[in-house]
Amino acid sequence: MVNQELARLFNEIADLMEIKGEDVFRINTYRKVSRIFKECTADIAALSAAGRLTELPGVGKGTAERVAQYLTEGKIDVHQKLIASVPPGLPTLLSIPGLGPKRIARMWRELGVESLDDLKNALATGKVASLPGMGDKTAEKIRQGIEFLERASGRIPIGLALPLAKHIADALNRLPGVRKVALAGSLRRGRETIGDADILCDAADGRKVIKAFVAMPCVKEVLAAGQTKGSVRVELPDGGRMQVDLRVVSRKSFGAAMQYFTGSKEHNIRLRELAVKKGLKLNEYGLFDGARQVAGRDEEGIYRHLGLPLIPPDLREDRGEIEVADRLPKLIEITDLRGDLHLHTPASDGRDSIEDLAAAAKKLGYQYIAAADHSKSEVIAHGLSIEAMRAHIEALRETARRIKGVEVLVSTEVDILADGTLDYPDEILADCDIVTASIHTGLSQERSKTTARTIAAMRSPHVHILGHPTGRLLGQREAMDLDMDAVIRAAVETGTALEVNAAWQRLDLCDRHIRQAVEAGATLVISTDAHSVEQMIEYMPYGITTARRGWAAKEHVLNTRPLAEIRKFVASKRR
Ligand code: DGT
Ligand code: CA
Ligand code: CA
Ligand code: ZN
Repeated sequence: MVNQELARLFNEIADLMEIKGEDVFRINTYRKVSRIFKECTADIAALSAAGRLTELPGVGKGTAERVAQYLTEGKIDVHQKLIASVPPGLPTLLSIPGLGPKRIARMWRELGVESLDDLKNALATGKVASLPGMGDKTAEKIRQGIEFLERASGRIPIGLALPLAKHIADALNRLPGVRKVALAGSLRRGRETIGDADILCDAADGRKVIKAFVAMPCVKEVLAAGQTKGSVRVELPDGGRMQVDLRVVSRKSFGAAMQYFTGSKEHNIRLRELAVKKGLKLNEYGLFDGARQVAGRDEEGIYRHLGLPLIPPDLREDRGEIEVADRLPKLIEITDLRGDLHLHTPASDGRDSIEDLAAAAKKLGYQYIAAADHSKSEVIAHGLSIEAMRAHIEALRETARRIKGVEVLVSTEVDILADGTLDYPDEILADCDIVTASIHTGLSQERSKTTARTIAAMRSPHVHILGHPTGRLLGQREAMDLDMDAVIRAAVETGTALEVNAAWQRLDLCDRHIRQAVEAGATLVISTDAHSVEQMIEYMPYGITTARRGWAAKEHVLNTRPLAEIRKFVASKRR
C-alpha cells in the first residue's frame, strides 16, 4: 500500500516547512494528515480512486488533490517546491535520529550548515555546542545520531524487507515455466536486518524469468540482467531502496544453491571444511566426489552426506550449531503459542477494541490475551490515571465476562520510573492478573543506573514481565546501556519473565540476549505489543523467528503454557 509512503511525504513537507519557519497552523495540518495516513487501514490509493478520501476525518479537499497528484505523477508540487527552496544537502539531515527541524533551521541560519559535511565540521569545531541553548550534551547527541545513521544505513529492518520480498517471490511464482521460488540469505535466516534480498528460482527458461523480474513495477533500478542472475533495486514502503538478487538454478542443484545462498557465510565455511575432511567438494551446484554429484537436489541430502541433521536456517550463524548438531533444541514454533500478553487497547493508545482483539485471538487459536495499557506517566500515549485505571479494571472485567472462547486478562504496561519505582501503587498492580513493567523514559542514563532501575522493578512481587528490556528501536534508537548478565540473573532469581517484543521495530530482547537468557534458565514471553489487530497478526512471526535464533524451545516461553500455568507463575511471585 502507498499509505506509508504518503505518510512519510506529508511529514517531510511539515519538517521542511518548519525548517523554513512557515506558518505553525499549516505545519500542524500536514503532520496530522501524516498521522492519519500512517494509521489508516484502508488503501488510500483505492479511496482516492473512488473519490472518497475526504471521508477520512481530518482530510480536506486540498489534501485529496495532493494525494491524487502523487498517485498519477509520483510527486507533490508543494513538496517539490519546498525541496527546491532549501540547499540540496539539507533534507538529509532530517534522517539523523534525535535531530529535528527546529535545530536544523537554527544551524542553517546561524552557522550556515547546509549538508551533512557542514554539520560534521560545525560539530568538530565546537560551533554547534556554542550555539545558545545547545551545549556539549546536544552536540554529543547529534554526533551519536550521525554515527548511528552511518552504521545503520544500508541495512533494512526485516519487517519492511520480508513482505516486499514475498510479494516479488509470489509474482515470480505466477510466471509460466517457473517450477519453484524460494527466499534465501539473511531473509531466510530471519536476521533482524537485511542487507539485500536473495531469491532462488527453478525454471525452464532463465532468461525469460530474469526479463520479467527486472520489468516488475516495483523495480526502480536494474543492476544486472543475465541468463541466470538478475539484480535490481526496489522501493520500500518507507521510501528507501532494497537490492534484490534473483538466481535461476537447475533442479538438480536447487538444494545446493539453497544451502549456499542461505548462508551464513561463516556457516558455509564450516560446512565446506567438513566436506574437505571427507574428501568431498561443496559448492552452490552440489556436493561432489570427484566429478560425481552425491547430493544437491535437496538441502537435507547435503547435510546428511556431511553427517549432520538438517540444521534450521535460523541457527546457521556458526554459533555452535555444527558442533552440537546432534543435540539441537527443538525450536519453538508459532503454533506452540497460546496467547499474547502485551496488547494495547483504546483505553490508552491502542486502536482496536478488546472485543476485536479477542475475536482475532480466537482466529489465531489463542486461549488468552492480556490488555496491557500504559500507566499514568505516559501522557503522550494516553496512560491511565490511577482513578481511570481503577474504572478501566472494573469495566474490563465486565467485558471479559461477556467475551466467550478466549480469556481476557487484566494487565498494564506499568512504567518503570527514573528511580526504579513503579508508576502505580501496589494495590492497583495487585488487582491485575499479570503485569508488564517497561522503561519508556530516561533511556540514556548511565549503565549502573539503568541496570539498578531495571532490577529494582523486577524485585517487585507485582511485576511478572520485563517489557522490551533494552528499549532499542532498530535504526532509530540504540539500546539502553544495560548490564544484561545482571538483568538475566535477576530474572532467574526473582522469577520474572523477560519479554521478546515481537514488533519488528524492536525485536527486544534480541537473538543473542535470548540465547543468554535461555542458557541461564530464565523464562521468556513473546509478545507483540500490538496497537491494532493487524499488528497482533503481523508481528508475532518476527518474535518467533528471533526466539528461534536465540535457540529458544517451547518450554522456555511462558505464553506457550495453558492459562492455569500462567496464573501459577504469577502467584508464585506474589507469594
Ligand atoms: P545480508 O544480505 O548482508 O543481510 O546477508 P546475507 O547472508 O544474505 O549475505 P549475502 O546476500 O551477501 O549472500 C547470501 C549468501 O551467499 C550468504 O549468506 C552466504 C553466501 N555467500 C556469499 N558470499 C560468500 C562467500 O564468500 N563464501 C561463502 N561460503 N558463502 C558466501
Ligand atoms: Ca542477502
Ligand atoms: Ca545477496
Ligand atoms: Zn512499551
